[in-house]
Amino acid sequence: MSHSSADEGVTVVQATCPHDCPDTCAMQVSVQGGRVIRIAGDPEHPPTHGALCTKVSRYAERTYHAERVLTPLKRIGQKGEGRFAPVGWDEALDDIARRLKAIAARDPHSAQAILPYSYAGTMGLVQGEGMAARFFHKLGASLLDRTICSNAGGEALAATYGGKVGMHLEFFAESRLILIWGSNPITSSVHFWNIAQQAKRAGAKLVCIDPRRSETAEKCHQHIALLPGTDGALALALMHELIANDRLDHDYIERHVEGFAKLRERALAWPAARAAAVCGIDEGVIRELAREYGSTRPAAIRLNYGMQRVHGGGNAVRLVALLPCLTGAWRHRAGGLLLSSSGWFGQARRNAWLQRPDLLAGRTPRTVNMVTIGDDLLRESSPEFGPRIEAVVVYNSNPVAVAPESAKVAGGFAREDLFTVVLEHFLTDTADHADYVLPATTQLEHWDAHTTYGHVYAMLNRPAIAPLGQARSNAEVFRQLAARMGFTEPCLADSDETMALGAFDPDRVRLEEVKRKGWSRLAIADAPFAAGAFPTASGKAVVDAPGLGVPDFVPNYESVQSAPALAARYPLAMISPPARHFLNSSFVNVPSLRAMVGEPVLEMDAGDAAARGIADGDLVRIFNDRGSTLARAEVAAAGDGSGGGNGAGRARPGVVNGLGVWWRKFGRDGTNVNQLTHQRLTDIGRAPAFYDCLVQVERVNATGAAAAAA
Ligand SMILES: Nc1nc2c(c(=O)[nH]1)N[C@H]1C(S)=C(S)[C@@H](COP(=O)(O)OP(=O)(O)OC[C@H]3O[C@@H](n4cnc5c(=O)[nH]c(N)nc54)[C@H](O)[C@@H]3O)O[C@H]1N2
Ligand SMILES: Nc1nc2c(c(=O)[nH]1)N[C@H]1C(S)=C(S)[C@@H](COP(=O)(O)OP(=O)(O)OC[C@H]3O[C@@H](n4cnc5c(=O)[nH]c(N)nc54)[C@H](O)[C@@H]3O)O[C@H]1N2
Ligand SMILES: [Mo]
Repeated sequence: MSHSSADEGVTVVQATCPHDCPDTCAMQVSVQGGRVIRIAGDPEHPPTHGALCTKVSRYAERTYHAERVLTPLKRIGQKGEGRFAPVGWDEALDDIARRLKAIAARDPHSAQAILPYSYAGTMGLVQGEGMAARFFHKLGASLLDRTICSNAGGEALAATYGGKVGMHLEFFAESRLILIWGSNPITSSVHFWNIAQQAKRAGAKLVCIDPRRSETAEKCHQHIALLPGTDGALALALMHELIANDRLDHDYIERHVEGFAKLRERALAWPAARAAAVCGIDEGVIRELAREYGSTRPAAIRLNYGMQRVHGGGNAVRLVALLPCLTGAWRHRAGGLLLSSSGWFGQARRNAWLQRPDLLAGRTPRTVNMVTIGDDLLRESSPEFGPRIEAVVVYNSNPVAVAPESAKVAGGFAREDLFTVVLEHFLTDTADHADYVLPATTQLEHWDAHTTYGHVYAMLNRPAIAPLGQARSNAEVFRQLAARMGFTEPCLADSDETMALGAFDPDRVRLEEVKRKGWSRLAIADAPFAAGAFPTASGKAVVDAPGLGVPDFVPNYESVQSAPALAARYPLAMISPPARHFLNSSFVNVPSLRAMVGEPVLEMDAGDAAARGIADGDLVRIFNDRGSTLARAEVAAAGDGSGGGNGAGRARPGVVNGLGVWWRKFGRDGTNVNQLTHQRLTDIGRAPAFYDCLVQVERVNATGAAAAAA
């Protein structure tokens, strides 16, 4: 839909926010004289409800940013230096195709030395894994395991419910008790927060379960500040209490839960006192939470991925996901749990057509996990690993900033013998390491189609303006490369518009409505699991999952309790959740947003700071065996009730919060928090354990040298 409004010459174009966020807003983009003058939330689209977040209302500022890359660039400096000269598209694409062809032509498996690296810079089905997937499948490049965000929780949820499915966003408004668990929606899902507030105004109690006293935690009725990575123990103790006090829905369990007896046995080993010691909270808090959760109808859980970025993240999600099955909370549409809704799109999204895995034509390239890109770029050829990685094509991601253990990631991308192509809007830390940077269009300049992980609307994005400068969409770049590689499959020539309009199955999505309004709701029952019918083999929620067994508490790799020898040197647990006005590493270079965030900060409890001679505002060095980074300490007593900014009371004793994810080059010493994180994987889903990380902190002077203790 695109119509002229009353204002002279202003056209309003229906669009979709492309960002990695559960809200996936419908946007209305006002264009005058070929230029975007305003971006607003669609008032008709229920999840968006007419409002955009601070970041995306500034999407025009990002799009027209003076530092947008608007021509192809070729490296003229050292790797990582970020010195480039403009080149023509033909010269760049000819050279890239020649280099990739040379690698692929060596032998039948050599194309695996080429690795695509991408994530969710745009969540679009066309500009994400659309034409790019077709291209790399045809090429026979290594496959990428896209695990960096949600795979522990995603696979855990699928093992329990049969898919990434859950409650509807809007019905949280009718809940009487909402547990906001491992989630900071004021930062990361503001439209959910609006709905939680509706519930609050109607009398619901909000409880936040989060080591950090986040922007959200301070606005809930109760904040339970457990130690990072101990959610599984808390969930087991809640079950213990529900069982001991018989607050179970026996009928629901009988009919709709498979394997309850084994879960019961496990939970009975977790009395509240045991979990309280593991979680670092009061036993009474657990008992009271269980009483409220077991006696309030309807009760809902908004789980988010923040709690699964630890060794035991998968098991913890399985345990939390079983709670509403024990109380029968699913019987009501305002009860149950939401971690992700993306599974509802199942067949509605034409994945096989969009990505064409059939173009592999029987080849089975190796899979590289994006989490271990640091190690993998530095690996030699071997029978286990396969060929050394010789070329990387990065799009929709900034691995040098966001992947764990950055020293290795940056070291890998600095390899002189690695051929690196980065499709980007900006010269990010990753683009600085490229041989070629190719200018990408933004969401305002290209077609796309979107599914979501926070609601159930299929969405369309129409281009509002022509590409700026010489920018080209990701899909266009891969079409052009395909042609130069001599690939002749007709699908490698499909236009962006054809792909966007073909992304949904017309039998499952009302395409006419998508085209007219920009969005259309999938037909899914209001209370999908009121009578079981989980999308598992048996239709029941699963306790004892094949290959995974009965879920249990899995301790962190790194914590005072699980790794005492390491903790003797690095006694503080560091988590690195998102800063409010950044989106992962996106928007860090938007001046107005960076001004709001200020500088890299480390939130510290007053006691932990005093023990190190650190005062509020001091410069500190955070370090462990993997590296170090500098930040400004924000120190306040835990729960001092000031409720205010400047991180007052945000950190609990024993835990420091290093807010992410800064571009390294905007950091004080050219690093960010991922200098400290490790590449070990979660129990389920081969995902990163960013928030499972021990560190030490010391005060430093302005040059970064250790300062004498006060
Ligand atoms: N503004 C903004 N919005 C975003 C993002 C962003 O970077 N900025 N990121 C987007 C992305 S990529 C995602 S995946 C989504 C969801 O992104 P998430 O990373 O789930 O983000 P949050 O909702 O901030 O939830 C993280 C919360 O979990 C807490 N936490 C950390 N460790 C633990 C733990 O062990 N247990 C518990 N219970 N809590 C823990 C953190 O303190 C934090 O408050 O948000 C998206 N939205
Ligand atoms: N320490 C720590 N590390 C983290 C996290 C954390 O909480 N703590 N969060 C993790 C999580 S949840 C995630 S999801 C990952 C996210 O990691 P990434 O998916 O890499 O996300 P971004 O850092 O936002 O980088 C996306 C890049 O894509 C580019 N981009 C956007 N749209 C387009 C487009 O249309 N075309 C092209 N070519 N490029 C485009 C943007 O300019 C941006 O530079 O980071 C993870 N890293
Ligand atoms: Mo994410």
